[in-house]
Amino acid sequence: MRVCRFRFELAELEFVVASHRVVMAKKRAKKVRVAFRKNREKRPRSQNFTRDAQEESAVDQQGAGERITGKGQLTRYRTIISTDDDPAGVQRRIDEESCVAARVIRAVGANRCDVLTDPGVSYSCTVRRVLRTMARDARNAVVAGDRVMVLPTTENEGVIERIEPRQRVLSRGSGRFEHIIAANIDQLAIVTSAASPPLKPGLIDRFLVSAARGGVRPIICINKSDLAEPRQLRAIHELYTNLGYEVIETVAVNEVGIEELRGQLIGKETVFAGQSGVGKSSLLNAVQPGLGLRTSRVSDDSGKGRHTTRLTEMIPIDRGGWVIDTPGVRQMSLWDVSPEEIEAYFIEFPPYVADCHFPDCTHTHETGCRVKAAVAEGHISPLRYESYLRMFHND
Ligand SMILES: Nc1nc2c(ncn2[C@@H]2O[C@H](COP(=O)(O)OP(=O)(O)OP(=O)(O)O)[C@@H](O)[C@H]2O)c(=O)[nH]1
Ligand SMILES: [Mg+2]
Ligand SMILES: [Zn+2]
Repeated sequence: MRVCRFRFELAELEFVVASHRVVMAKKRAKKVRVAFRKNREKRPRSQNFTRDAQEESAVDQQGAGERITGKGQLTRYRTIISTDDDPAGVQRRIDEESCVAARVIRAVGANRCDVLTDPGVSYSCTVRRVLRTMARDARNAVVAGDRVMVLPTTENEGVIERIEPRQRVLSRGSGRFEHIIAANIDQLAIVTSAASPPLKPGLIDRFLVSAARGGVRPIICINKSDLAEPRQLRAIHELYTNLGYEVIETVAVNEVGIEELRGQLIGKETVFAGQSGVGKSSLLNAVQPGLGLRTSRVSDDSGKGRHTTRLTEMIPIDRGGWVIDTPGVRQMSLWDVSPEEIEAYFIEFPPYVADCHFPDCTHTHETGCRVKAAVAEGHISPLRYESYLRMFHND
């Protein structure tokens, strides 16, 4: 039996759950070794400032200052008390009797969030430091949609004691870290605008891959359809409809397509994501009259949105279900998808992949590639193939 050699230094040290080992088993509790790193220092700054600047969303910009080198990240080990019914061995044991189950409605900065219990009681919460140090997400230990156990400290305040394992997540890469946009959701409304800002099919494809990866059903919403000729949108609409995706053309400001969108949202939890200025908040205001989410005009100079929405927030809707408004993203980098895995998320590729000459064909430079042939023959859209290439090369 190995005994923990390190003092509990919760206030000073952060650990990442990189490896763990059961060292002692009791009936409902076990000690688990986990790797951890120092956390008093801020995370190191990566070298590529320009790319970071382009990639960061409004939420990213809320991050604090950074260190310049990677020093101080040395991994050590410590032991936590976990429970037997947690196969991953990384859940803390807590006093469940004193806690209440709740859902995170809104994460506010790195360690505050608002939660709602099933009976409808709201608590403004801080997050137990040990959870912050175990966090997978670089920025927030808890994210909108998390199911948590809260220890109430006053009538409307509490401490998050445990985060239940996340079932379906929408994640993206943010620098070297994972940014979990929302957790335990059913659907992703990929919001694009026909114009202002211009429609980017590549971004739709990245969201489609991320949704599939996270087990979330995508709905493609082409908003601001009043700003384009219907025939201009037909090609893109048909492209995705033919692939089997739900596509809805909307005009948030005059109800076009809104009833159809509402129909898709009933009884589901749907996160709305996309570039800034495409009309995510406007669509939610249309879906749920009286909501009054803040919106603002896109910039006349750049044609880009102004990052009006700053927080990810769950909102109940009248006919049952929840919608989640999110800040606009500038880029959607894939998270935890290797280049070789990407082909599986392009749903039109697999029938051709089997016939490629080389079994490990990457469909980029190889001869005898059936995917490339299908593009040349018009069976696979060049737009989709181009998206694939960009994702494969991490462009
Ligand atoms: N013409 C037209 N304008 C729209 C439509 N939907 C939204 N807008 C306008 O587009 C602008 C941006 O809308 P928002 O709802 O703030 O966009 P957002 O996606 O929430 O942006 P962020 O919160 O910055 O991510 C606002 O001025 C809206 O009035 C639409 O269907 N047609
Ligand atoms: Mg918004
Ligand atoms: Zn191939």
